[in-house]
Amino acid sequence: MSEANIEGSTSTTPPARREPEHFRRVMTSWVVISIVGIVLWVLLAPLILPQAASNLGSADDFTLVIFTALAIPVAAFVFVFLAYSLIFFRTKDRPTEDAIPLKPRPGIQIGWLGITGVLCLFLFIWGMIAYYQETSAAPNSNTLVVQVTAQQWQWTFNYPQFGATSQGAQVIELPLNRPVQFVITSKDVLHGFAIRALGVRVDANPGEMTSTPIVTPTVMGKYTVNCVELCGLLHSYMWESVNVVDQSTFNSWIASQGGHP
Ligand SMILES: [Cu+2]
Repeated sequence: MSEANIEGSTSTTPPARREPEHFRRVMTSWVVISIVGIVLWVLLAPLILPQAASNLGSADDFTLVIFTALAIPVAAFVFVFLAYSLIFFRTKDRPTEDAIPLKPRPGIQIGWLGITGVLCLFLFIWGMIAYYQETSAAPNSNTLVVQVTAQQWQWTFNYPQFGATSQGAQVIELPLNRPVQFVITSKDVLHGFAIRALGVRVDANPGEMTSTPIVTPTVMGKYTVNCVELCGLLHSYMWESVNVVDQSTFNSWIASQGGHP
């Protein structure tokens, strides 16, 4: 009883109506969870994400970090409201009376549409700029061309600039810091050509050529090319090595494939 009049003696509301300030509690939890979530994500992302090994791969990872950071408050908003309602508005028995009718609150509706609209527009503009930056470069004489053929269930790679006469390599070998473009087709069904570390991914279509943007490998190492379209029984085995090596290793590899560097 002693706490009945915290607000001061001038209050005209009856004491029984004192409800906790739900909205302020929810918003405070939302802000705290969002900030903690964003900080954790930005700190942990470099440890969680696989290594990016090209200019495009690094740009893609940056986009991923920014978009996820923006999505955290949006997701937290929904889940905080849900969790708060489940905990604080729980009733054991069937409710015997109707809830208070909801009245339209134009400010909330306009705010929600406005904020999510601006967020979507930001993602769209970001995407368009990134797409332009990644695809606008034209190949030149220094661009290495790798022809990729997909079939159930293997990849073959050809290096037409080096006159390799073999049936095609079973792995991708790339010299460090040299721009490369992959030109892709399929012998049978739809496959998906993707090298996550290099930030390239494009469909492999039968009877058609598709190409990736020009990409420059920036970190030596061993990566993988995967098929990313469900293409039949052994789809999950359809992956090969991608080796980014120095120029002399690349030259001797080309020679070992029957080509002349
Ligand atoms: Cu496939």
